[in-house]
Amino acid sequence: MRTGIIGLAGAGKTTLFRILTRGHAPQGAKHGAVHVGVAHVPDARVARLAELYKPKKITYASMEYLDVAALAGESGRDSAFLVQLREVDALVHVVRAFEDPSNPPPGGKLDPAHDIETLDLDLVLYDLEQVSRRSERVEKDLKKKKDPKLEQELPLLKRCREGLESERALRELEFSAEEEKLLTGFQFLSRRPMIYALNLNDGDAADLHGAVARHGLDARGGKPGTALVPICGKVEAELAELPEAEAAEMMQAYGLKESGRDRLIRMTYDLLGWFSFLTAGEPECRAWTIRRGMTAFEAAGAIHSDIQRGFIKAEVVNWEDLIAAGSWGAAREAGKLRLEGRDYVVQDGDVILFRHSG
Ligand SMILES: Nc1nc2c(ncn2[C@@H]2O[C@H](COP(=O)(O)OP(=O)(O)O)[C@@H](O)[C@H]2O)c(=O)[nH]1
Ligand SMILES: [Mg+2]
Repeated sequence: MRTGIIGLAGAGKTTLFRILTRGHAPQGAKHGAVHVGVAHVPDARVARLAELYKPKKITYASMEYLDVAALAGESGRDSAFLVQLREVDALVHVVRAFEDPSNPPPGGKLDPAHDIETLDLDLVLYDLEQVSRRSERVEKDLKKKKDPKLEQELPLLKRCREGLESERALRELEFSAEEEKLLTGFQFLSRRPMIYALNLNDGDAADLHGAVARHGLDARGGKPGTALVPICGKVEAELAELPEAEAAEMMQAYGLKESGRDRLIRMTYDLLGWFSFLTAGEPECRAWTIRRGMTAFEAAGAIHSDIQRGFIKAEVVNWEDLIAAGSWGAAREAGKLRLEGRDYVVQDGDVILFRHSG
């Protein structure tokens, strides 16, 4: 599962990529023309459980980020570049909103709202081309031979086209479960969850919301599948270099409540519809990534196919209850442990111990 970092030249993409993947990236690991790095999903629950269990190993959930070349400025809007994006599941658009007289933005003037529109339009146009091509193909095939599946596809394509022609990203349209299934066959770019990372001046750190409003971007994050995360790239880059205690001090000095890095990673994780359940013990405390709505049986499979195959029951306790009780046994005695079957829908904050055979 991958998230592509996109944006105009000099917006701060590579800087942000380094911040997100610091320490976990084979720095410069290349996948085609792009750099790939791993980011850990910050999770205070794992850290708290680790305080209790003092495990040999602590493992956070992780995600991959790709530092892709810039749109427009660097790549001249070639579609080969857009094709690279077909491999990603979500997009982070780094939008320049910081001043730097020694390094002016490509257009000479800061205009984050315009940059967002430009890039969104590129994605919409790319998809429109895919839709047109596919529609022609389907119509041609239907003339030759009747095919109920293709007949189903046509109205869907038409609706996509109408949306795109009015410059709406496909993520803003609503689709039935069946249509969703058909859509996964196409690699539409404007369908991907989108995070606008608004890269602000250091001086904006104490009032991020004010800065968002000043750039006229209040409403940007509210659309379906879309979020806006204001960050101060330069501050974040400094924070990333510091030990935890000093970073906390510096954040306070800037008036930042939480690091932008953490906010951004968590937002990507949420928008993709992922969340973590936890396992805790002396060997390892760990967060496991699953999709919202997944069952205990599916969660077991996320750990190991053997555990899934031999699934008997899941012992489940909320992480705060476990910490309050002080141990698994004490949580059981306090009546906080639940024994759940395979169809149990895993909840946010569940710590699970799988009972399995074999
Ligand atoms: N003042 C300031 N400079 C930044 C910020 N983010 C990146 N830069 C600088 O802008 C230049 C371009 O950044 P880079 O990350 O390479 O941009 P990219 O072309 O989008 O990959 C570099 O000199 C960075 O140091 C920021 O938040 N504030
Ligand atoms: Mg770069």
